[in-house]
Amino acid sequence: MGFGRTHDIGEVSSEMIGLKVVLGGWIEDLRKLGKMTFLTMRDSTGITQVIVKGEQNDKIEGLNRQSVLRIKGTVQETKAKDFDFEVGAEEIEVLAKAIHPLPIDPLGRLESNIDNRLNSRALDMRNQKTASIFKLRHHVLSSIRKTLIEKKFIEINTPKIIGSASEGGANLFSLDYFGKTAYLAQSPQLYKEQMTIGLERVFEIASFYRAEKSHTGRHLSEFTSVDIEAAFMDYTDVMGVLESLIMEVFKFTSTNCKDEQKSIGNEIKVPSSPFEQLTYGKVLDELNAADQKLEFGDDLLDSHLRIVGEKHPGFYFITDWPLKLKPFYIREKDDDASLSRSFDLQYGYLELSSGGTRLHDSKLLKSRLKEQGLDPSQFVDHLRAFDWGMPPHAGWGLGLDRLMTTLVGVDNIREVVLYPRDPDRLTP
Ligand code: AMO
Repeated sequence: MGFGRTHDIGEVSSEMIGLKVVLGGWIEDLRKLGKMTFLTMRDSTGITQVIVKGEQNDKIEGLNRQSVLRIKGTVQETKAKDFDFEVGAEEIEVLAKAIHPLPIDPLGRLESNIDNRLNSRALDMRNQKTASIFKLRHHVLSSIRKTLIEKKFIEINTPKIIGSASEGGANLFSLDYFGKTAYLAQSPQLYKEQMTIGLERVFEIASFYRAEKSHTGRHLSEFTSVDIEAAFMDYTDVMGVLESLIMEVFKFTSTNCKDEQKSIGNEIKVPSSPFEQLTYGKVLDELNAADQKLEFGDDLLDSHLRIVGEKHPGFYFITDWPLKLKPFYIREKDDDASLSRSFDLQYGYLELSSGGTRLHDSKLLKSRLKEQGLDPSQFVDHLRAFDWGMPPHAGWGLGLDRLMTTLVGVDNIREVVLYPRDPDRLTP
């Protein structure tokens, strides 16, 4: 017979006055006035005032906020100025009692710091601001999937327990795998490249792992990456895919997520397109003009990107990086082998994505592995595939959590991840 809920609260309207409804939800507030209680009840879709009288009033005696109720009642007119209707309770069932005091105030009237909120994350999700961040994240994911599927990318799932490093040796988590050493995948790099044989255009949205001892607002040990790889594309082609994906995400959420934007107090503004493209050389010139004394081949550190980001606050690409700064699988430029066919997508100082055209010749790949101090014998399974008709291909990885911070307008990546993992945080 089921729970018997007739409506989500968000579906009830003043046009339903006189109708009977069965609702489920959490007590957000309750005010006793003599033998009557004014109660506000919220579910994930909305909030309503409920009037409780008579013997029903006894059932909620002593209940705390955030207790869970099933209420059968009639939609009626209201005098309350915050509501268009109210529900006159006829039958109340208390489904779960909440303690008092709660570890954090889910209404956000008393502000809790991020650590306390993360320690009680499920309760934090009753805060409309927090819930809206994760509703937005859901819409971002669905918009990304829709865009990539329309561009004929196929969604794949690659292993997260792997036998050798995908991004070189640093930052690997290792674990015991039936007596052997296994690692947690840092990225789907090798698998997604191999899948361009046969599937041509693939994408994956998944958690990846990096043992980075970083204590910043943009690094986590477990992060969500959106990855693509496409046969018969160059880095400029996949930059186009990335830009249109970002544009779709911003357009979709800015139009369709009005309530969420209100709750988080941030208006999502669609960026202007095309995104600016700066070469690494141009960025170096800008930095040297700002007295940074960098030479060709120097990596751009956070302090440098902060300076560049001030001049370019929105989305922009940095292209044509020195080959030696890029991973072994990135291909050089034809006209200058010291440069690579690669890019990063930046949002101000923040790196959101990196990608490029890949080497697809096994001999070149082997010599590049050696050049970078990696042992080709660790990559035999990967290298074999390059003799089976490997098409030229390109791709990128986009940090979903970092993208979310730009959309929500927060600095700390922990705000947009349910249960973040960093060097100090393994529980809850
Ligand atoms: P890269 O190492 O640059 O490239 O990672 C791609 C993007 O993933 C995000 N990211 C992180 N986000 C949060 N915490 C972390 N510790 C973290 N590390 C990375 C960033 C970054 O831009 N295989 C290549 C991509 C490719 O060429 O296809 C790669 O992994 O937003």
